[in-house]
Amino acid sequence: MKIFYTVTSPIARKCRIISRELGLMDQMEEVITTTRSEDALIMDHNPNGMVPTLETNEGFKIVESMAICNYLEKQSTSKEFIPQDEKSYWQIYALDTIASQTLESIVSRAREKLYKPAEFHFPAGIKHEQRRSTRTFDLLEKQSNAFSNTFNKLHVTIGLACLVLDNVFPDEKWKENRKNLVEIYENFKERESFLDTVNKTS
Ligand SMILES: N[C@@H](CCC(=O)N[C@@H](CS)C(=O)NCC(=O)O)C(=O)O
Repeated sequence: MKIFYTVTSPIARKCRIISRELGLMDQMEEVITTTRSEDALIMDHNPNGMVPTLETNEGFKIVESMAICNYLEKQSTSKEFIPQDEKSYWQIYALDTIASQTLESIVSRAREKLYKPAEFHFPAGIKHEQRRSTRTFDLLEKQSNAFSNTFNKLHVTIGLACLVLDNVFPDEKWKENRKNLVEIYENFKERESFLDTVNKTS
């Protein structure tokens, strides 16, 4: 398998971290690309020009991080990372779908802040996105007893969302009253899969 990623994409990093947690790295080639230019390598593999993009051994191209993670789970024999009983599996799956929408919103807000000239920032739109993550973080904190003693894809999504907030929006007080999420974030940053995917080129 091959995964195409950019060194700055937290969403691609999610798939790279999960590949490691699932014990798939001996079957995975990681290929760095850029995006947003016609001559970028990714254009030959995904006409949408987005990462992550996974190429299977048969040459199929799978895009969308959640679809890629589903594919990766099917390739793995790991029993630790994937909740084994049906109810917990879907409980984590459901929460991860919510957390993933929030991660995408935070990533897109970060991209605007970092790369769009200030005169194009739209304060009402930014507020709307901030409220989205506030509501999700409240929900996750409230339900965290259901998952705080485990480690699975939900923790990766939460960890990356916290990381982008911490790095790009240090003034947003997302840690207040979120003791359990902060603990998940701190534990996440110590994992080998996290450390092994730190952007070493910057
Ligand atoms: N829904 C997609 C979002 C992926 C995404 O936003 N990728 C960004 C990098 S973080 C990208 O490839 N941007 C390039 C572009 O917009 O042209 C997923 O979950 O995989």
